[in-house]
Amino acid sequence: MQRMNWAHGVLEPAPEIRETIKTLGQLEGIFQDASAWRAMDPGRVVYRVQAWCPVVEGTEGGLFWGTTLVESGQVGSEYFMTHGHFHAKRNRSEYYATIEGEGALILMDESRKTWTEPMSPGSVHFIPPRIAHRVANCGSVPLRFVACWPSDAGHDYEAIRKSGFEAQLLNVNGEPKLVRSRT
Ligand code: M6P
Ligand code: ZN
Repeated sequence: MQRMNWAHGVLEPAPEIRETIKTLGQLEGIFQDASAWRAMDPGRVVYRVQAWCPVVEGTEGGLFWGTTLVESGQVGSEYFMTHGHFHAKRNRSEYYATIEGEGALILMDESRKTWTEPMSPGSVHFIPPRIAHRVANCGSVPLRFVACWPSDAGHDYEAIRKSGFEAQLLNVNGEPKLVRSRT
């Protein structure tokens, strides 16, 4: 058993809880405005993930539980967001549920059609099979959400590193707007 602190959206530290931090420097090529990205502190934290993986990664039939905190911020006009991934096993799905903050779940299918679902405290999101997913923080406080995904889903980051998402979530006159990067 593990314990979640629901008020703070974190798992209580334990040997079984894996913690990772993603800094701007580790997210090269992810944000659209490369010169704005270069001008920022590469050590600045964009998001933190805690994961409870009670079975070995790759095991069929298990589930993983995680919490993610995306800091508030922008690279140029693009909101701070997670790297984003397809599942390595493309037919695996996932749940996200928001604890605190305001943002958007950005979804993209294999034909690169991209859309968003607004995230706010209490919103629960089903990420269907074969859909890439990432989370952007559009607010001024950290965005905290929990996730639950199959232990054999895996992460395909390469597809996103190579081609990105079809559209970026930008701050346009103070409002989040999905802007297509290609025609
Ligand atoms: C959620 C889950 C994790 C994922 C994390 C960060 O907690 O989907 O599997 O690792 O978000 O997202 P990413 O892996 O795209 O950086
Ligand atoms: Zn996933």
